[in-house]
Amino acid sequence: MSEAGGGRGCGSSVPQRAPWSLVAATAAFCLVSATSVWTAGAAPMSREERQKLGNQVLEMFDHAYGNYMEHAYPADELMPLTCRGRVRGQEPSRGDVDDALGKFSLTLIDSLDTLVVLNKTKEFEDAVRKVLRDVNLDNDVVVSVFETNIRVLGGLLGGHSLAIMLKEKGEYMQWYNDELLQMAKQLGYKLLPAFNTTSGLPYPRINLKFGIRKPEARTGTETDTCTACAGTLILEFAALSRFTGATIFEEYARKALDFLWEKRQRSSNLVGVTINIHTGDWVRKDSGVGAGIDSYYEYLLKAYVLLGDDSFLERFNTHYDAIMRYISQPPLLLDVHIHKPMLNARTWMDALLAFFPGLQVLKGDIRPAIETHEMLYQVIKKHNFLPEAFTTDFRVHWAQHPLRPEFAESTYFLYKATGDPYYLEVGKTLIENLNKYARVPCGFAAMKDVRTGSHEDRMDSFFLAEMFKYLYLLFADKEDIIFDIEDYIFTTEAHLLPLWLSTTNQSISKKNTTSEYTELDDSNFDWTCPNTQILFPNDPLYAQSIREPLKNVVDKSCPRGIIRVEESFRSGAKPPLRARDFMATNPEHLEILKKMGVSLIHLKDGRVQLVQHAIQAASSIDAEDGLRFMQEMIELSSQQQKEQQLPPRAVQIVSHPFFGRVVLTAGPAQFGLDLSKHKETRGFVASSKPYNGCSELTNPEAVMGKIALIQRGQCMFAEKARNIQNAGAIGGIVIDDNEGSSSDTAPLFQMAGDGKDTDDIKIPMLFLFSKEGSIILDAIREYEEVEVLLSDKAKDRDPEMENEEQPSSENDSQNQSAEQITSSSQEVDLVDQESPEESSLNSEPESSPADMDNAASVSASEQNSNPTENHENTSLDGECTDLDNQLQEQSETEEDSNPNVSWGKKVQPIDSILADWNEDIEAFEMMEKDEL
Ligand code: DMJ
Repeated sequence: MSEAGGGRGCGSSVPQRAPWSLVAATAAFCLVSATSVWTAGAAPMSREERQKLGNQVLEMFDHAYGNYMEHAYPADELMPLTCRGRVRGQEPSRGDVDDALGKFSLTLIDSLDTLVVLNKTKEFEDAVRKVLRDVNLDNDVVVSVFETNIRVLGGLLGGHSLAIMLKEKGEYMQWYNDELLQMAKQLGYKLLPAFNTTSGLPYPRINLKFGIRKPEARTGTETDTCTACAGTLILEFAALSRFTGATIFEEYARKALDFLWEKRQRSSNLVGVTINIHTGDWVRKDSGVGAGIDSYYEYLLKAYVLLGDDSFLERFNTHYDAIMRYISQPPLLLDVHIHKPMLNARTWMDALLAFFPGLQVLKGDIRPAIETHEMLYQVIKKHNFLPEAFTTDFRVHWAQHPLRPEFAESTYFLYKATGDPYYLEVGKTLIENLNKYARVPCGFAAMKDVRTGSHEDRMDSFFLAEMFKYLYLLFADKEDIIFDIEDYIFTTEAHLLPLWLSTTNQSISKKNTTSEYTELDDSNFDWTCPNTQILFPNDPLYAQSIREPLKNVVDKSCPRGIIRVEESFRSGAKPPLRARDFMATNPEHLEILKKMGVSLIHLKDGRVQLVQHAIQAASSIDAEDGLRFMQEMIELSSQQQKEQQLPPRAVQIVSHPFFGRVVLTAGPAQFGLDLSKHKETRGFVASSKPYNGCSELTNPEAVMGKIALIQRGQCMFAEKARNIQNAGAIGGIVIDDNEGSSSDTAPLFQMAGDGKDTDDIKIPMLFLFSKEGSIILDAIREYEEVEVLLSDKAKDRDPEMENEEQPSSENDSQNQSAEQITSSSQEVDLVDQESPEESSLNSEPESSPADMDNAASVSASEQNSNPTENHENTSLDGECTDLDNQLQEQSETEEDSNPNVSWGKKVQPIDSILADWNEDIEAFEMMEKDEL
């Protein structure tokens, strides 16, 4: 290791106070070498196999990068389904996610240092030349300050860091004269106007050409930003200052961090998700380690590592303590309210939190890292990828997956920390799933729905910046990389910054460092260096022993609430009634409802309605419990209503050269063959004449035995279905006539019948928006014979698909296409299993959450008043039930002996409770609207 860490390097022994700098980059200081001999647990992986997997990663990178360069460059990103560049303004807007695109060849810049890590030095040299020649940073386009910082500024700085490293080695980049750094500096100055607020927190968006607030800028009126957006600048900005000597960048980033620290909720030491950049008020007061906050915490710890400034470690440790106290509910990480941190703010987790185990490795807290990582891995094994959000009982909440790298990142760090070959096997699974489900002929496509395997036409730049880096490093030995990775720290976008920056231009930042901590007791902070000698004392099975008790945590998930209930019991409080446990037939539950001021009204239509009148509660504490219960009921209700909506269907192109790699999201029909029940239908496609299918077809010979393509419009869906069925079609795909529509931007719907009996329609019918439909139409133009599979879930691609011979004649193809493949549903998926009829809640809440301070109400079906009964019956095992009963009994005893226990909260006056309720309601409403 070089002297990168300046004066703060850890020695090989465990010091009392932590010089951290060298620990940071890959946490390598504290880690067992990945090549260490393994004697038990997961079987060791041979060097040959690791090399094979490393080569596979290289090939995958080539496929992604090569297709981007060939079909998309100089556009920002590749659209892998339509095989072209995504140019902002030329595609329908996707909202905030487009703010990463600044017409600056984003994917190329984000890929720069990946090329060097993957030993593609020649390609790196070419890529740098292209950036210098082609990239314009002065476009009239509004971009996200956060995304531009982590991806573009970080990409340029990572590229510069490795360019100077290569130049010093004497072979490559000999011509390089800090040009990337000059571009980074130019971009840094372009971002600075965003910091022109009284708080010092940056505006979330800036116009690259016109800055902020000028009429041409079209930005600058925003009032809120996310915590991560304002708190994830210090690494790039400090590196820019230290590389160039221009102190202003580091000063601005420090000021924003200082402000966020000041605004932390003082009793919980947590931060909210969004903050007003002018007043500093928290706008969203929920707090977790995922979306909206994640990299704020990451940058505090890493800023300490890179800059050697104690105050950052002190802040990190203070927050970390709060996270472990409130948010960490092993193996889960659950959002809570900053001002009521014992109150969960959600019943689901988002995929971004998967980076957290990696950060815990860097901190040296390996046990919870292993636990959370294991839980996430089991979710992945169930759905092939981590869904964008999943519930505490591991059902899909948001089904998309944009090929996020966070889980691979944590896998890499855990392998470095433990040397456990189990993590190599995890990496192998990630590689297999990417190739099996996300790989398409023109790159890798994001998953639109992990349940159906359908794709979205996007390949985000972070996939190249991060995923391939972490996967490659996971399998690489030291000698496989041309430089010492331990001399660098990874930014949140996995860009590499050299640790020697910690001693360069150091004085420029010190003058602004706030030091309110000198009086603090050191014992509050963890100053010790993590060291594997201590973490795994002669126990190579350490990691396995932590994973073992969790091995069935996902498949045999207990209803959520138990962990929290258990916790509150341990702290001497009475566990509240949870919405999901409620049964209208249980007299004890009815009694609790009464105490909480909740009454049960039997509606004429057979449903029951719950109404809360806080004033009728036995005490303010009971009223508060009642409110929480109603909120949970509402959340549960809306979650279940979502689940009642029919999940999308899949149209998979299975013929050459797609071989099942392209999966399109399709809408189902309320008539015809139900693909979710028994069958999938496979056949070649043919356009019907007339194309709208509104009258008897004039080309029955062309559609006979095939899947007919029909355009939407001019008559009822059912009429189209009858016409193609009469012509002998075995299925139909209706393509939207609204040009440019896409399931990326429009909600899917079911095609309705015509109000008459539709039992005569026997063939399956699916709906595709125009963009998805044109992928099939383009394929027909190019390959003539296009075969598709209509199903509720994409079929696994197997080598057979690729080996299938292409049809040699029209007749052959017709024979083949006429075949219907029958298969029974294979995957056991809790969400998929639940048919609408099985779900019990069946209507919207009868009054809006905003009315709830007077009377909150929610309706439930009387036939099954426990809203999740069916689900829980399928997921509960005996052990869970026992624990539940045990807790119930224990809590009753507890209540007898201590009737005043009340969640450890002081009795509040009623108006303060009402104010708090309103805050809670607002927070819940926000969360409902929340999108990653
Ligand atoms: C990346 O751009 C960065 O890792 C960021 O911090 C959040 N996540 C995305 C990828 O998921």
